[in-house]
Amino acid sequence: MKRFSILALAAALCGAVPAIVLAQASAPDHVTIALNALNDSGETGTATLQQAGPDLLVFVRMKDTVADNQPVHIHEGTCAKLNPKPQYPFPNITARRSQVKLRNVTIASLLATPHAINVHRSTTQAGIYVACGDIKT
Ligand SMILES: [Cu+2]
Repeated sequence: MKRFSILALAAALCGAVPAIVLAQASAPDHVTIALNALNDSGETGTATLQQAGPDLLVFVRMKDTVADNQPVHIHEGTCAKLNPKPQYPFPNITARRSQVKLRNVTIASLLATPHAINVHRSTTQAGIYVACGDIKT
């Protein structure tokens, strides 16, 4: 009886493990998303997410920034329905760029539920969103 249980457990694990590996393998190692203008800002850009082992490298490049030193973050939710609390802050955009290494964050985890990268007008006008892109493949 005990031996049967162990065999059954082993069989169940063998079935489960490949499914988990497959789910991780299917996540891309990089994603580029468009950051679209919001609130008539005319400000657009791109964000590239690159998996680097357990960490995530994020590069943000903007065109036609309407102010310097703009806050930018990953938020939960979509651009259409954003959780206003930042989940992962980046350094502010300066000279139209920001980049960051997020430790122990995977692209798979960001794709598993809705996430978006959101650019705010300035540190004093953070409530005004100027560009946003949903993180998806
Ligand atoms: Cu934000």
